[in-house]
Amino acid sequence: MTTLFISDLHLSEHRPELTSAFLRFLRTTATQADALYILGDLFEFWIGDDEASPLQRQIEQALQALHQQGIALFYLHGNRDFMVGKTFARHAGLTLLPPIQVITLAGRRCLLLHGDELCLLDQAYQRYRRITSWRWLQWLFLRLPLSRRLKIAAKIRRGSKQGKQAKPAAWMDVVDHEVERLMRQHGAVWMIHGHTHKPARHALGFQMPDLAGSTHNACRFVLGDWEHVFTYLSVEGDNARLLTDPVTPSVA
Ligand code: LP5
Ligand code: MN
Repeated sequence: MTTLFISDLHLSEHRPELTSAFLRFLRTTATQADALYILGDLFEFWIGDDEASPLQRQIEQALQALHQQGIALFYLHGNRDFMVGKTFARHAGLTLLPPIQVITLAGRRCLLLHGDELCLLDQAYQRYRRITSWRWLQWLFLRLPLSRRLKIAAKIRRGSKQGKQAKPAAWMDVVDHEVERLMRQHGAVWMIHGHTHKPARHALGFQMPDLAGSTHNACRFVLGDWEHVFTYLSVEGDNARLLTDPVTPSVA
């Protein structure tokens, strides 16, 4: 049983090489797996399922093809694409997950999330996150013409890029006590998330029991973005490996 995890691809029309890398990943590595979890920010941004751009159609069809081969596909929203909705999910064969999902891997509870909710030092972002999660605001936004929505998204993206330069590095990372609090709350031995673009396996300084009652060192896996190399987590039994591939394969 192999389970794969990816996040933070930030696919867009401006980065065709990322789309090619992802399509290749879906045709090769992913077909060998039993399940693929996409933990948010698959797209640079998402302004509604009705946009249906050629890129979105292409990704939707490739995911659906994988789904048809019997690979279970799960999607957890990121801060860029929190409005990916039921229509896209149905067409792509994705099961949408809540912001925090617990699954069982190798007899251990494992907490899945995008990771932005762990960056508590960035209070401006947490405020923005709370506001943009309001259902009525999303409902209103989705009723604006696509051109208007695109302009708003571009404006928020510009603000985000500029704003990030002024924020201390620590604000861009997770707050350890929030990691521990959530893992204890959900009885999780492992946590898997993205968002910070700092791929790593962190051994945490506390222990958690698995479903059989044996204790293990708690562990946090961080997925990377797909900027230059793409990172994915592959879990087979209790063997979890963070693997990388080049975005552009070398022509040997
Ligand atoms: O994404 P990234 O990694 O660059 O930065 C994030 C945080 N930024 C964001 C913004 C996204 O990049 C923008 C995505 C576009 C979404 C399109 C749909 C929008 C529709 C709204 C529907 C209701 O998430 C950044 C963090 C960083 O991660 C690290 O964690 O620092 O946070 C910010 O930049 C947010 C600012 O600090 C606060 C911005 C206030 C702007 C107020 C706008 C009010 C929104 C009104 C919406 C209509
Ligand atoms: Mn993110």
